[in-house]
Formats: sequence, structure tokens, C-alpha cells
Amino acid sequence: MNKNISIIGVPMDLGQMRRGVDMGPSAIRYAGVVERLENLGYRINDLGNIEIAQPERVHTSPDTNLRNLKAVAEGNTKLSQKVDEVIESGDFPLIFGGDHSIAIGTLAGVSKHYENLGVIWYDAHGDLNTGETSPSGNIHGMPLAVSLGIGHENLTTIGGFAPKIKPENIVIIGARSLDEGERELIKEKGIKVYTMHEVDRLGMTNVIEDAVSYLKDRTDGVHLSLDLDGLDPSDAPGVGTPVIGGISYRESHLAMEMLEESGLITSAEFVEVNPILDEKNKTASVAVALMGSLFGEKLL
Ligand code: B3U
Ligand code: MN
Ligand code: MN
Repeated sequence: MNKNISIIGVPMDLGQMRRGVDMGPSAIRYAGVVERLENLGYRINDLGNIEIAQPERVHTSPDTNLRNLKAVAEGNTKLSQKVDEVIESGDFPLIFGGDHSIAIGTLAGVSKHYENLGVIWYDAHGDLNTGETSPSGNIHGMPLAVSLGIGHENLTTIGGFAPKIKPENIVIIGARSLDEGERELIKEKGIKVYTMHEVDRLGMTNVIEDAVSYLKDRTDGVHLSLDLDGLDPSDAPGVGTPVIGGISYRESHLAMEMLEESGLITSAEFVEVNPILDEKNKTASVAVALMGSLFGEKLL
């Protein structure tokens, strides 16, 4: 793994309706991420937070059902530029959310640097909605579709090109709440999905082994986009849209350790940590513990 990490915080809460997820980056820093990774021998360059508009100052546009579209697009444009700069500098980009709409900017910045970027989407949800299929109008339910070039053009064109990723380079892990339009898109595009059914049936060891061998030959870099709601709410309660029956803390550690061993991961983001909904910063602490495993922490 690249020994130089640049951290970018994105206090974004405009992609959904619950307050507090904008404090995710602070909660993750407070949980000791810098020290944890420095102890593993990394040089950490914390670039601070991207500036995001305040919800009180954002006005909804009458000509779209995508909530806060303009401000979400602006924040993601800034993020994409920052991520691009980090990769140019040779550092590993590590991004803290904020809601999952920030993956639009992250992937716009990362994918510029790869012919065939792979994406591991660790999430209870598919995040494959469009303005037409979304039950909520919340952009945090759309970033994977946007990155495939499907959705509102103010989002798909961020970074000046589309699509950012190819459907065959995506692996979704942990899905258990998919909307009808998302199911159709998964089938139409042939996206590889390990729902909780596969996690239960195969076990996490086989899921990650499969995912790694699937991505290894077809990609030249792999981005991990980890939504904390992929975990079971008993282990990660501080998220805006918890879904019972999720991936356990232990399975998640195993997944991170196996991804570290694979040597495939070239960028990562941890999103949807909401300290207002949390229990004593538990979810941010889980995120930091998982980062420990992703970056090579060993039990013995
Ligand atoms: N699929 C639903 C709910 C949702 C998506 N992502 C999260 N929740 N975190 C939607 O609104 O698109
Ligand atoms: Mn998500
Ligand atoms: Mn989710």
C-alpha cells in the first residue's frame, strides 16, 4: 500500500434530509484516525474539509425533484478537483463523509487516472437511483448511477467527462434495500451484487475472494466506497438510514483485512457517519477501526 495518505473531509449533508452527517469528518478525526494510521507507519497529510453550503442557505429549485441539486453539484466539483490533486501528488486519497452523494465527486477525481477503475460499493443500498426512480429525491441514493453516466447532467458531467466507471467494474456488497428501478438497472447492466443473501450463504471469506478475483484482471485500480450503513445498525447505529440484517463488525474487519492483503485498493472513502444519531461516537470509532484493518493493522 502507498505509504503516503492525504485525508479530505467532506461535511456534506445536502444529499439527504437528516441533520448531523456534516459532522462525520470531525467525528472520524476525533476517533483518532490520524494517530491510528501513523502508528502503522503512514505519513498522513490532513487537508482539512471541503467547503459545503449550509442547508439553511440552499434554496430548492422548482424545476427538479433532486434535492439541493446545485449545491451538491458545486460541493462535488470542488471535491473532484481536490481528489485529482491528491492523486497527482502521488498520495493515497482517503475521504471522510458526509453523506454518500460525495462519491460523485470522489469518483470524478479518481477515475480520471484509470482506464478501468474498479469500485467496491459496501452498502445496505444500491445508490443506483435517478430522478425518475428515486422514492425520495435524495442524491445520496444516486451516486453509483451518476458515476455510470445515468442521471441528471449537472451531476454526470462533473469533471468534464462521463461515464466515470463501467458497470462490469463494480461490485456491490451488503445490499438489502433496493428500489425497483435499482433492481432493473442491476439486471440491465449486469452489475455484480453480493446481497446479504450471498454474504450469509457464501460467507464473507468467499465473497471477498470472489470479488478480488473478479476485479483483479479487469481493473487498473480499485476504489472502496464504504457506507457505514452496510454494517448492521447494532454495530454502526450512527447512520441516517439504518437497515437491519446487515454485515457484522467482525465480517467487516475480515473484509478489510482481505482487501489489504489483495493489494488492490488505490483509494477509499468512509461515508454516512452521523454523530447526532450515534451512541458515544461508536460508528466513527468503527470506521476508524476498519481503516486500521484496511491499512494493514494486525491482531498479532
Ligand atoms: N434507496 C433509497 C434510500 C437510501 C439510499 N441510500 C440511502 N438511503 N442511504 C433512496 O432514497 O434512494
Ligand atoms: Mn450509500
Ligand atoms: Mn446506504
